[in-house]
Amino acid sequence: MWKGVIEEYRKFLPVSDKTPAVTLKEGNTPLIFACHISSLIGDDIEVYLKYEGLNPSGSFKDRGMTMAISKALEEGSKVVMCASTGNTSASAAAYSAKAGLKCVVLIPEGNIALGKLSQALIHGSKVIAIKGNFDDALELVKEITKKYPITLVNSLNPYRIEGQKTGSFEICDVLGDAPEFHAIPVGNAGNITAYWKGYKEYKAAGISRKLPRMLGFQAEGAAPIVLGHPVKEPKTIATAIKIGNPASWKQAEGARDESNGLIDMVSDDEILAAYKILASKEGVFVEPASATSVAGILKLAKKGFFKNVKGRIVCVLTGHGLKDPERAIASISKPVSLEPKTDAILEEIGL
Ligand code: AN7
Repeated sequence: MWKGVIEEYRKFLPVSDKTPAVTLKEGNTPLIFACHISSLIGDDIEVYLKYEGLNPSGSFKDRGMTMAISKALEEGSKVVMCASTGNTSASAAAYSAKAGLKCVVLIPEGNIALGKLSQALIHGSKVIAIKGNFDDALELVKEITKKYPITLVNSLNPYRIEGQKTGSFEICDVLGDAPEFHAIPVGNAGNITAYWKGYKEYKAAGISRKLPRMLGFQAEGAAPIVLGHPVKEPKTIATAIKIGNPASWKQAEGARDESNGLIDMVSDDEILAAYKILASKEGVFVEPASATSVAGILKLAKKGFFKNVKGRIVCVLTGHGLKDPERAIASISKPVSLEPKTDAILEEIGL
């Protein structure tokens, strides 16, 4: 049986025999060949989807959280805290519950998807909604965790990055090498930092031979790295990445530049179009922020970026579609309402 990312990749992680591995068996998520999207991108391009929504709490955050919570427990911490656009709080809440730690989460009021809020609450965290955005919440968490004996579990915690880099290991293990391109949404920029670290470490260990070009994508209304300055009031329907001043900004630029990659932005319309293609053509339901990676490569393809290029692109799909059911329902026409009669149903389906 799959043992979770700490046990599976122990020799690449800062853990010892004394580290109590708190795991919900995260990782081992499917890498799905995307037939339709590949055909939209280019003749010699294969697109794969790393479906991180199938982690225990429904997002990639679990890879980092198993490490952050295990190390917090090892170091004797009793309380952990994070700011979150939703998924970090859901994951922190679940792993804290498993570890028996108290968990406090700060969320931007009215700006996190319903599924994520329900998770943080049901796992027993102290959920505090602040009248501000994610960036304000993160500043508060940094201040409080500096002064009090509370462990910060946002991706500023280096163990989060360590755990999340296992995503690259899995991709290389399945493909036999790194892909030519790695497309990923960028919010607080921890994940692009983690994936790039993972690819470099696997190559240094001689397990993979190549390094991918990192293609990061932000939402147009929340694209500080693309614009080159913080965004005071970020705006996007992709609430998970509604972040105006990413904590790992410099590291994301490092991943971009070292890999000869890029960080670009996509509009909410492009995100929603990719969201619908994923669901209706590939059978993969993700939350809007996750569709940013696919929206990004579709945008690049339109500009001819993949013309005469051969290779594989892995798109990380960071969170499950059920996190934000309201967005799905708002994006598609409502179900038809009929009397419970066979005739009416047959007529409706054209028989
Ligand atoms: C689905 O939960 O920042 O660039 O507080 O939930 O590593 O921040 C979430 C981020 C992409 C961006 N996709 O990753 C939080 C939070 C989804 C996410 C990102 C997030 P990072």
